Amino acid sequence: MAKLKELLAQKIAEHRPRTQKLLKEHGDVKIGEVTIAQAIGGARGVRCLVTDISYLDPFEGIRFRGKTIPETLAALPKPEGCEYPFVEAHWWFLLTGEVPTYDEVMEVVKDWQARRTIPQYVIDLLRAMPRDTHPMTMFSAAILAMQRESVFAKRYAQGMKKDEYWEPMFEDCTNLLAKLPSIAAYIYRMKYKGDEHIPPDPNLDWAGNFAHQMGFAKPYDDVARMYFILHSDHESGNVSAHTVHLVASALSDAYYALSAGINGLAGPLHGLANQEVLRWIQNFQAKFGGQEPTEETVREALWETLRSGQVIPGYGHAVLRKTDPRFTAQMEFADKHMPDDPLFKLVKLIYKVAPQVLMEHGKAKNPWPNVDAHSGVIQWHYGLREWDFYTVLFGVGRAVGVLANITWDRALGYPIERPKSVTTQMLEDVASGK
Ligand code: FAM
Repeated sequence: MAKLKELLAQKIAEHRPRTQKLLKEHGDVKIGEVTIAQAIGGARGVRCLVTDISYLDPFEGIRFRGKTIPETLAALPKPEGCEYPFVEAHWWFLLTGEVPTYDEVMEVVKDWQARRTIPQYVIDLLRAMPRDTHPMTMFSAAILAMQRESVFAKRYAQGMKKDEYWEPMFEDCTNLLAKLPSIAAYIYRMKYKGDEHIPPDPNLDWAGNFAHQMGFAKPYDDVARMYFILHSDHESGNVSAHTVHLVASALSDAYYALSAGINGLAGPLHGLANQEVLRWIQNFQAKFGGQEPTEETVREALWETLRSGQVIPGYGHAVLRKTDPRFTAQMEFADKHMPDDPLFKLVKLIYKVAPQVLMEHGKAKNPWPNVDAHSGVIQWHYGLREWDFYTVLFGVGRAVGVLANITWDRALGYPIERPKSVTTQMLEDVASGK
């Protein structure tokens, strides 16, 4: 058995008694209450999901397996001559909570290289879709089409014990992950680069090969590594992660579950926000074209957006209450590699002005930037200017976290998800003390 799978099996065996003990001996202990506002308001803040893979503190931001973003980036092994870690190392870390050695990571790198080839029918499917189809629709369709490959579905049909579920789930997740960057790059080059494709480089790691197949030179490989790691996981309640968890809870396999999660990520309040940020910036430039942007013109444009009933994309968050450390990590990268980029300067200017504007506006609970306020601008700088594609990048990264999660969901035997609904009349009765 491969080393990662062996370590994972050991971690699962160690963890299972903890979950079983909590359920058997402490199942009745309360961890929260639900208010009417939460029931109507999208379950905001209701504690009813369990994951050990990441935790989002409202003020500190995300921790992966207990490590902050800077700690994670510093701890994981990197390809030679690169600034950012192997995404394969992050997968190992998310799954096991342990930092792999360089040799251990290389075993995963080779395993993913061997599983990388996209089936021809996926290419045929993508080519049959109208070329103006949104790339997220193409990405989701490609993932769903591969459901016929599911090892989990086959083993389930043959009859499998519940405590074995994680193992074919892990195989499906690995097979899927290995192919995602090449699928994304195929969509990109078919839609935007004259349908000219670049074959994979058999020697490159997952993100390095993505940069290669996209056709972008260094340091875009490091941009990809950073981007995929930053977007991988944001605990379990966000739309994409929760959707994947929910669909997989019906024992739908990883292909069904990930495709569904990608569809949720495609919404403008979630993953699409990064493309919306670029749209906002370009509208701003069109309006004030030629002039150097100032705090005053930015403030005016932000107010205009708010007055027209739209949200300021890239700002606000359902859980976070301070600047997203994923925004800060990208800002540090940009400060080092592209300090004079005019769009980056504009992002910084917006960062200076927008929180104050949102505070004065008085609606958003969090006036600070989230991950999406920055990501498009870095992509733009390195030549990826088709902003329709930005959410696909988010999807490739998000897959790493959500697939680690559903492997653990099956390992710990989490049941089918089924929260209870009530009627408006019932809420009115409770509210009036009936
Ligand atoms: N601009 C203007 N208004 C905003 C706002 C923003 N950036 N963020 C929140 N609000 C409004 C929100 O629309 C709501 O208004 P109503 O009461 O009229 O419905 C009010 O403030 C309270 O909302 P909240 O409780 O602060 O936020 P929610 O938890 O409901 O929503 C977001 C969270 C992220 C959907 C929301 O902040 C938003 O729409 N932001 C802009 C879009 C965005 O950047 N999304 C990306 C989120 C990112 F983390 C990701 O998923 N990639």
